[in-house]
Amino acid sequence: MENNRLKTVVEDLEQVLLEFMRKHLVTHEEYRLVTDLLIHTVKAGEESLLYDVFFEAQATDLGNVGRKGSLEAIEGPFYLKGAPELTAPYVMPQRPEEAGDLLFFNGRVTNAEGQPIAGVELDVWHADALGLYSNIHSNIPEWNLRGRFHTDGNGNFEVRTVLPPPYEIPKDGPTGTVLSALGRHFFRPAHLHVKVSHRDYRTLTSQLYFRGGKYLDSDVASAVRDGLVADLIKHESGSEMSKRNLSASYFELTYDFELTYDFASIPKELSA
Ligand code: MBD
Ligand code: FE
Repeated sequence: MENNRLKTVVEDLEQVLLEFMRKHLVTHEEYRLVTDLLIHTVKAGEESLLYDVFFEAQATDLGNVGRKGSLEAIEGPFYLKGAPELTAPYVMPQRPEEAGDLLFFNGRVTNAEGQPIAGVELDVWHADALGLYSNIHSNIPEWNLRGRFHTDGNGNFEVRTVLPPPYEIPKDGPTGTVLSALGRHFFRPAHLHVKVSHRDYRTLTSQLYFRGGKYLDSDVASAVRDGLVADLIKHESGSEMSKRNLSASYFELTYDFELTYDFASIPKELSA
């Protein structure tokens, strides 16, 4: 953020909040209650959960205005850099008997001209069958259901994982306290998070939802958008199972990504 934009925006925020305090006659006790709550979110390990639930989708909506390529989506509070690099055929890091239905997540990454892009990194993270994230919630192996892999020479990718359920925000933490006070429920629809990146393109933070899933219309984070909902196909015929050497049925989610150029990576002399 440029310095003058920072000054403009922060001063406006200050004015808006001061006006808000006058309007509602916010007391000294209420003021301290709020600062304690904000401090408590971090101490309770909720990272940016409270803010992301209320405000992040607005930022991504604005980020999508007038932009080509796939929709950007909220990152949420639980992304961590440095997930394990997987080797093909890609399987998300998981426990030997990881609970949940089998899911193959696949698709193709192209540029705006529809040309496939090879060597694109997909950094995927999602909740386990209990709706918990590794490295955030306890008693889960490090990096469980977090992994990085790449598109092949034709821009295609596929990873095997398990189907996550809807995510329930912890009821007993500070964010849960706020949601209870507002009389809201605590759920997000089931989703996969993914960051799609390549040195020549703008990194895309996406999040995919399963068509027909619960809470699509009432996401506590108000972050579901049409372009982020994909068909979840169940394969249960013998021939489909044997095609993948499986003896159980499985689900498949296909989503194609379109990346846009990262103009910041183009030398100034050329982009003038
Ligand atoms: C999540 O998994 C999430 O994606 C968001 C936005 C908020 C809470 C938990
Ligand atoms: Fe999430």
